Amino acid sequence: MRVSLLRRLATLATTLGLTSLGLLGAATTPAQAAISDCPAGYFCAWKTDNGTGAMFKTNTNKATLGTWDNTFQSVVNRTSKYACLHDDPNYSRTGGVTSWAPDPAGTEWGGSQRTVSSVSFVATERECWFPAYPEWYSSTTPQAAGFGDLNADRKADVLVRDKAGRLWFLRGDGTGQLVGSGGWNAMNALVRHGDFSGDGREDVIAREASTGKLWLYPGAGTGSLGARKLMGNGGWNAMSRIVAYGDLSGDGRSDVLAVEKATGKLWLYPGTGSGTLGARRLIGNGGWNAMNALVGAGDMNGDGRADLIVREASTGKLWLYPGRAGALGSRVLIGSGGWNVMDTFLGLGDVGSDGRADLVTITKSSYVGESCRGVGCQLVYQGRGNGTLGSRVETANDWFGLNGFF
Ligand SMILES: [Ca+2]
Ligand SMILES: [Ca+2]
Ligand SMILES: [Ca+2]
Ligand SMILES: [Ca+2]
Repeated sequence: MRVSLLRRLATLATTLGLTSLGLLGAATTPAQAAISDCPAGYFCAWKTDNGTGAMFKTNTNKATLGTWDNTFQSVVNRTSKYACLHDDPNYSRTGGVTSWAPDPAGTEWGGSQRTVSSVSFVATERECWFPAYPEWYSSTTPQAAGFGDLNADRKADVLVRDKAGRLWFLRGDGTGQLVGSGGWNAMNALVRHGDFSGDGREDVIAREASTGKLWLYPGAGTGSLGARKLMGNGGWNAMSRIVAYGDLSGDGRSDVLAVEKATGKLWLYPGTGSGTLGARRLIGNGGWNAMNALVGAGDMNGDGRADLIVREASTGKLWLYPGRAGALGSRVLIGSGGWNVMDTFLGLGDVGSDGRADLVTITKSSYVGESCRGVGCQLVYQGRGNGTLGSRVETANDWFGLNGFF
């Protein structure tokens, strides 16, 4: 596995919260008359600290600022994007960068340090410092796949949703490809694990928050997704968790598991292989709401059947439920505690080079590691092939300022 550079650690994980410009006041002060001169849809700046005098305005990126270079002392951002104020020309991210949130009404303005030399506008705050998507590197050795592989190159890949509702496909070489141009924040569950439509290509399943409908987005085999098809006609908001599991029913087709919020029951929805789900079957009598993460991790214990990894909320323990034919076997403890520092678990199959399924996690702010701490560290736990996990490896530190990993 290629380990990405752990760059600009410590400072940058907290930068997003710390470098926003300090508020000087609402636009009700005597300066209001000048600040309010900024037209709707524009970013404006003044050389004075109260928005008086000559006004700079733009609604497009400015690589240099001419006579306005290093003069911004008060600013307002009436655009619908984040304004990144770069200390260096040409939108450099290596010098200082401060962000200013979108404020179309122009009710908030703030002070700047007379250091700004270029201005850029971006959809999400993290893009002031980073690419829109994080770094993902998977093994360069092709593996027997089946899931965690949307573009069918037998290397594990990741989908990332950003705060603007865009969906990015990370193929595993550090690059990202836009595969959803917007609207994905309308989904309150997003899962994938192999093929549901029967064409051999991995698909994505999403639950629409407003309707409780379940949608199948057929994978094109390239990382892109085709036109969606209705998979569940409502009612799915009754489920606290939805898991794309792999094959549990034993017919070789990918299935879905779901925990019923009201009862804590675990249901198996067998995939039909034609983009629909068959009649559900009860596979867990109750208690499943005590688990606050469920991952269809693939075959972790080496018996050829897909298994389920879950996290117990109250203890932070990690359990492995081995898959049997149409049911789950007795659980085995595989993590004795501390797993509540994880924000996200990803079951992507083998991300190393040994042919064994691994577990990938993204951390919360409470995580403290060896070379990364806080929110957005990406860790890989190598599966040993007997159900247990090896020690964590910190593989990236820029998985923050986003809205989900799948
Ligand atoms: Ca792939
Ligand atoms: Ca498919
Ligand atoms: Ca099945
Ligand atoms: Ca297994």
